[in-house]
Amino acid sequence: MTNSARSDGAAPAAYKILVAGGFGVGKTTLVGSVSEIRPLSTEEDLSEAGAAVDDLRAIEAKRRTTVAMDFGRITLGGGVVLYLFGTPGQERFWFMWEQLARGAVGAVVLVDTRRLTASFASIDYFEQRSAPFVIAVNQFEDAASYTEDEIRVALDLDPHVPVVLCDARRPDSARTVLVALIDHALRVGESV
Ligand SMILES: Nc1nc2c(ncn2[C@@H]2O[C@H](COP(=O)(O)OP(=O)(O)O)[C@@H](O)[C@H]2O)c(=O)[nH]1
Ligand SMILES: [Mg+2]
Repeated sequence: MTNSARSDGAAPAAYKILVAGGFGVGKTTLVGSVSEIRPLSTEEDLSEAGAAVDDLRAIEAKRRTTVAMDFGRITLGGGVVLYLFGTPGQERFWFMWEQLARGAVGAVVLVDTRRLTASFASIDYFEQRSAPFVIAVNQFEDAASYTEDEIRVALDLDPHVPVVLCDARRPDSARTVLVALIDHALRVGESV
């Protein structure tokens, strides 16, 4: 509950945001596309051990995986600064989540409609903590397109949770997602 936002008007506000979602949904891509600093990312080649448990079916092209976290920064209008922390997508790294989540105003949960279940655990995590989050549907070219309502039903979302379609590779698109989260988080008035 140590929200880093400042509302004294004298200094720009800074918000910590988590970028979550299953393995291969586009977290590292989103942080990299919007970040104005070279994103820090700790990646390593998929190990033999990891390959056995990671779901590689729809993501054969993905050869590297983030084992620690992605970190980036973006300045919005009015001097609002967002610090982005990508969560490790695999269950075996979840012990890091509590540390990462501390002080965050909310989360972007990325989903890939070809593998919705990959993001279920992330959604559960923020729902259980009553933490603000938005769903960002990362639109991969070969995925079928679904309406917002279909996605809501499939993910069993509460009606107030925003759903935004995006292309994580495009900075303007990723930025729109972040603005949607900040708007939502400020409306809800809760923090992780
Ligand atoms: N076509 C397409 N590919 C994407 C998009 N976002 C990410 N990718 C690719 O999907 C793979 C997984 O993305 P990555 O950001 O590493 O996923 P992470 O495991 O959630 O960090 C990478 O090969 C990306 O280049 C997208 O919006 N469209
Ligand atoms: Mg990653």
